[in-house]
Amino acid sequence: MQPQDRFDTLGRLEDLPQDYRDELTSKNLVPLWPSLRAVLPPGIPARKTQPTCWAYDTIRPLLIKAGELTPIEKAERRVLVLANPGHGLEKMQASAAMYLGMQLLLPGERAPAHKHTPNAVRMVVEGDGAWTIVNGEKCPMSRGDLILTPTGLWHEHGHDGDKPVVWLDVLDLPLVYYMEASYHEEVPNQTVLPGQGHKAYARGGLRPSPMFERATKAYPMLRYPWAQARAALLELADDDSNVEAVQVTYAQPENGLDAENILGFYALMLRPGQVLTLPARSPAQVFHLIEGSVRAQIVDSTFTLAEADTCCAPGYERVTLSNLSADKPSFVFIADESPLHRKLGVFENRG
Ligand code: 1HN
Repeated sequence: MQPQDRFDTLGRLEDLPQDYRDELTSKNLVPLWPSLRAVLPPGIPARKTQPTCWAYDTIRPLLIKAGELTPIEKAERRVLVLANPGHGLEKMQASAAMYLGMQLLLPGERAPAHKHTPNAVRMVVEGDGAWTIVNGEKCPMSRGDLILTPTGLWHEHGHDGDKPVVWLDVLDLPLVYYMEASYHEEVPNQTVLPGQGHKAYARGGLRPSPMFERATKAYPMLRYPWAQARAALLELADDDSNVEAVQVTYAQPENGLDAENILGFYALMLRPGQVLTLPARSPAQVFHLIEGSVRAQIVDSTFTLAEADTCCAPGYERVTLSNLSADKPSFVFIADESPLHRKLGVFENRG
């Protein structure tokens, strides 16, 4: 068959006699051709993920109100989900594979221990004195810290400070749920064990080697202190003024691979006044402003991000980030679906 012989318009469902359609339905059968173009559109995938921005100024009072309305015992995790309207709010998705939520823990509260199949991370947004225990490792939570709770690891949260603590949860829940692989188990509260990955792996390029063996933990580092990531970005920028994207990847320190299996996590520094266009790559992305002031241009939307604001971008689109400060760097936390796309073999960079 020659390319010009390709069929332009395919038959519709309505073209088929009703009794034939009814018979197919009764036998659990569906004709492919009326839906073929919808599931396999030409050139670029259909994406439900809409550019969406959630301002922290909007979320915070509603989260504090949730603290008054719902005691922690009635919530287990007191979270307002950042839901992308393109997916339908009830789906609780930011993108195809990413879930985002803002979680509030009040002084003295505890969120009981559990483990589950979806992978999670927390990016601390506000407050001091909270902690998360992950498989026995007590991780203090300070603003900008990234804390991993990967699949199957026990975790619980507590708060010894005197002001509310808020963090951003990023999970691959939509994907794991879609795969019919999402479940949790309650476990007893944990005993804190000695040893903290963020201390053992505090210097890049130096790994602990007890008796010259390699550590065998799948997730040897669970807390990535913001002070270290920020310092690394400033040194990277200072080291070579030609580096356009001053960015670090949160990595598993024993093998250098992505910190978690499904979602990727990065910190980006925009130099004062810098305008950076990120290439159109297949994975969807989430941007959360840790420090500074940034404009994000995503398809037809322009968002001005203040500190603690969060926005998302569909895959296959360029994103332009502009640092609105002429004399200070801005720092952005990014989460994306790259590890998943690479493992599935669908990763693309269209430039
Ligand atoms: C979860 O376990 C936490 O442990 C937060 O803090 C948000 C959203 C969906 C499923 C599990 C947490 C979550 C979650």
